[in-house]
Amino acid sequence: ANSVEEQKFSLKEVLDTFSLCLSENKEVYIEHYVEGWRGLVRFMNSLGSVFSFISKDAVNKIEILAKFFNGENGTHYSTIQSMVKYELDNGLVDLAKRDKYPESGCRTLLRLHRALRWLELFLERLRTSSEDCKTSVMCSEAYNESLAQHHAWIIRKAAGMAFCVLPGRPTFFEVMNVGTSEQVVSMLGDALPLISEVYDITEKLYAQHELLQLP
Ligand code: 1Q0
Repeated sequence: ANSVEEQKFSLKEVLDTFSLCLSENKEVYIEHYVEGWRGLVRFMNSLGSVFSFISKDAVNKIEILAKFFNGENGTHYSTIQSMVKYELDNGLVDLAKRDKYPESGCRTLLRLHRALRWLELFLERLRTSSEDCKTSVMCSEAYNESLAQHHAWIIRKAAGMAFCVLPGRPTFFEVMNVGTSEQVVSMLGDALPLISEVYDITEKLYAQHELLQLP
């Protein structure tokens, strides 16, 4: 074990993790995908306890996937592609309603996948924003365009309240621990295409197998 938990957050490291996600033939490694999310959760935790209802759920999903990955059938959970094939071939996914497999890898990863779209939209807004733009507005716009469509009213309400207490853009950039705001912007410019690619590949795969509405 290392002391990752105590290290200062660096957005660059997190985004680098996402860049490790893609294999040569464009499969998505679950190990790095999950590691990327761990880093993001660490960042979110450093923003304060209002976000803990969000990070608790994210951590729960990360742990479900890590357990599969480290479990006896772990080889099948090496990539998202192999997971989908394995779980579908073996009838390990509840397709219509939550039943025998309420925590399948496929439905669990889908939740993070939808959140990745939020991340993409939010980071793109951050990247192109001017100094006086409000992070709360950027965050809720990104949320409304993505995750919100999958969330019940009560969760949307709670999320909206959490967004209101997000720190301003300058603090945000500082916590990212990347350097000047020009450096942040350029790093986001490098990282975003990677995140998009991971998102698009997963989206296509899920669409192909009609898994985008898994309960
Ligand atoms: C920094 C602000 C973070 C804002 C995160 C936006 C997401 C809001 C989501 C709020 C809902 C969470 C409560 C639980 C919802 C579940 O019902 C839902 C569905 O799961 P299920 O099992 O009930 O079907 N779960 C989800 O939709 C998963 C949500 C995961 C959210 C993961 C967010 C991780 C956050 C990372 C912060 C990244 C910081 C971004 C800035 C990066 C630049 C340094």
